[in-house]
Amino acid sequence: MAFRWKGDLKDHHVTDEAHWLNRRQIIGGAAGIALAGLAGRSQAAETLEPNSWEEITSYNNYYEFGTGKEDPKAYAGALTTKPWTVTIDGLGDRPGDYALEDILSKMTVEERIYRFRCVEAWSMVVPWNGFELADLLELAGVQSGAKYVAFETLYRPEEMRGTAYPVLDWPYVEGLRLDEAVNPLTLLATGIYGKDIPNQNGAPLRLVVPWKYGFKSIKSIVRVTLTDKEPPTSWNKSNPREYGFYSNVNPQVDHPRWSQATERPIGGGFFAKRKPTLMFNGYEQEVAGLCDGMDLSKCF
Ligand SMILES: Nc1nc2c(c(=O)[nH]1)N[C@H]1C(S)=C(S)[C@@H](COP(=O)(O)O)O[C@H]1N2
Ligand SMILES: [Mo]
Repeated sequence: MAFRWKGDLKDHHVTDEAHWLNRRQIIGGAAGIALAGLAGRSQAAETLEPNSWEEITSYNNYYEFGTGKEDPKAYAGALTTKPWTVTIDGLGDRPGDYALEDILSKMTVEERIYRFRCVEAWSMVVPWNGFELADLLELAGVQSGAKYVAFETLYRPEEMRGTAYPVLDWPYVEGLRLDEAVNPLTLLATGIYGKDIPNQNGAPLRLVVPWKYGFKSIKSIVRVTLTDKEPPTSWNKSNPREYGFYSNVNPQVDHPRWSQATERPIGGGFFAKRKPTLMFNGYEQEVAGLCDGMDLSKCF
């Protein structure tokens, strides 16, 4: 598994944005050396320019709080995130209701700077804090029959004004194949820029799958289920022609209503130049094996 650059992109001691930004040159430099060492095999190790805290937390998709990009910031404050319980069930050795703080006490939170590409063709770079989903699944004890992992978002209508509208079938659900779930890139995020993750970004625990379109990165997770069947996913249920289960970022497979060849980086202003979208969002080396033997037109 080509994942040798991971250590260059994490930092445990980051406390605030300014401090972090000062460190970015250093981290970027280390990543640059790692890239040279890999003889350019990975686009993931290039120096990434992260979006600002303001950009990351003001332009969101979280339909439980409304479909406008500003709605989550305006309305997600109503969400109670303490206490938080994650139910782990299905084909695992240690099913149960886990208090989030008990989970966190067993996890190593690191920093990961990832590209984030929405299927709507906008993109950001986000410095997440989180732990690998693989570590949570180890806690759960994956049984041999498990082939997929299903996720469910909290459904609490009294705090989620957007759920009064049937835009999606609530609760929001997502899923990954088990090998995708245990890929070292797959993160459960608890923070951004070293601060607690804001409600609008999916507090207190959200998935981040950087090589897939943003809708796979399900927010405010309350249930993780190990299963032997491909789980239903919200956008696929809502429009199966437009949104697949895999949803890997692929500039060569257009959305039926728009091109996926390029993307609009958030923060560059309305007239900012679009940039080319990278295969698997730039993480091809890390994840391409996950599509081996699959028709790439299906693995999307
Ligand atoms: N529960 C839930 N999770 C969700 C969504 C949502 O509406 N509800 N939107 C998805 C989409 S379409 C995107 S692009 C990302 C946006 O994450 P961000 O707001 O942190 O950028 O969250 C994803 N996770
Ligand atoms: Mo999205």
